[in-house]
Amino acid sequence: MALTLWRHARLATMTADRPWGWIDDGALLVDSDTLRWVGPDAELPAGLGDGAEHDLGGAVVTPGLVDCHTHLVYGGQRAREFELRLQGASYEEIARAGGGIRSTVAATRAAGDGALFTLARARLQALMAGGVTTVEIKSGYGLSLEHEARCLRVARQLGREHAATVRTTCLAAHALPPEFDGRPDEYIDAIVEWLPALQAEGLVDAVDAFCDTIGFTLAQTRRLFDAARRLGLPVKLHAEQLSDQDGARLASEYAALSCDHLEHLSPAGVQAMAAAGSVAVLLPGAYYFLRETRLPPVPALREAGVPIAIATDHNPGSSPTLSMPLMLSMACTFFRLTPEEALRGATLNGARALGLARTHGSLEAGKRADFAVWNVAHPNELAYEFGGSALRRLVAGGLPVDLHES
Ligand code: DI6
Ligand code: FE
Repeated sequence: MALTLWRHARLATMTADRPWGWIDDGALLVDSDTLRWVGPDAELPAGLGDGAEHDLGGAVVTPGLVDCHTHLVYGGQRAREFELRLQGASYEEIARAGGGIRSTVAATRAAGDGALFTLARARLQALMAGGVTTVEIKSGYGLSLEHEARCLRVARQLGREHAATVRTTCLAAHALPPEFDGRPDEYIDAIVEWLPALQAEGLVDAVDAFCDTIGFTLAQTRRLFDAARRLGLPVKLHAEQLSDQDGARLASEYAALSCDHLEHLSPAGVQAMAAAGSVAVLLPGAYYFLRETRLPPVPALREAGVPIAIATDHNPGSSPTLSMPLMLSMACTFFRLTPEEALRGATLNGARALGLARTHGSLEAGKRADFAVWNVAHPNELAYEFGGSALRRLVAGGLPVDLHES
C-alpha cells in the first residue's frame, strides 16, 4: 500500500515529553498499518511520493482509545438485578444468592455460538463508535473448558473481523461455577489443567482472577498465577474491588501487567505496584454503577509513579457501559484525574496494561496507525463533555473505520 498523509491536525500524540504530546499543526504519515512519521506539518520530509493526502483542517487527533478491561462476551443482561439493587439488595448479597455472575454464566452457556458472536460484535462496534481501536476481552462467563474456550474464540474472531486490535484474557477464575459448589480449590485445579489447552489453541494473551470475598482467595490466586508463570503467560488481577485482600501485593510478585479496580488498595499495595511496574486500571463505570463510595488512592498512585489507566470494565453486572468517552469524564469527576491523565489512561497507559506500549497507545513513528479525529477544539473537551461522543472519524491499522458498521 502506498503512503497516506494526514495533514493539518492538532495532535495530542500522548508521547511523554510535553503536555498532551501536543503538536499544534501536525501531520501523520501512514505506511500500510504503521505510522512512518509524526511531527509538525512544516517539517514534513520531502519526496514522499504521490500517495493519498487528507487535510484534517485543524481537527484534534488523538491516539485511538484503548479499552484495556472488558468482559464483552456473554449472553443475557441483568436489568432485573439492577431493580433488585434499587430495592435494597446489595451486589454481594445477590451474588451469594446465586444471581450475579452465575446468572450470566447460565445465559452464556445457553447462548449458541452465533448469538454469542453477534452480541459481542455489536458491543465492540459500540465501543469503536466512541473511538476505541484496541480492546481487551476477558472470558469468565463460561467457567468450563468448553465454554471458556467458546468465549475466547468469539473474542479472537472479533479481532480477525475488525480493524481493532483485540487482546484476550482468560478469567476462568471469575466465580465458582455451580458444578464446583463448595470446592473452590478443585476448581482452581481444573483451571490449571485447562490453561495449557487454551494457550495451545492461541486463545490466551494473559491470565486474570477475581481475588475477593465473593471471588477467590490469595492462596488460590497464587496457584493460578504459578500455572500462568509456568506457561510464560502474563497476569492481571481484579484486586481490592470490594475489600482489601492484599491482592495487589501478590500480583506484584508476579510482575502483573495490571491490577484493576483498586478502590480498597492499601499504601503497601501501592508501593508493591510501583516496584513491580504494574499499571493501576481504574474503572469508574463500576464505581458509579455499584454506587461505591470509597475512592481508589489516586494521589498515592501518582506520588508513587504508578501509571494509571482507565477502562469501561464493560460487563452486565457492574458496568453495562460501552462508552470510553464517558469513562474519561467519570475518571475526572469521580477520581479527580486531570483531563490529560484521563486521556493518557485511555491511550498509552491502557496499552501498557496490555503489554502493548511498544506498538500502541501513542502517535509515534513505528507504532500502529490507530487514531481518532474529534469534533473538539482541544482534547480537554473529551473529558469535559459527557453522555455523547464527539468522534468524527476513526482510523485503525491505517484504514478508515466505517463507524456505522465497524
Ligand atoms: N468485578 C466486576 O466488577 C465484574 N467482575 C468482577 O470480578 C462484575 C461481573 C458481573 O457482575 O457480572
Ligand atoms: Fe472486570
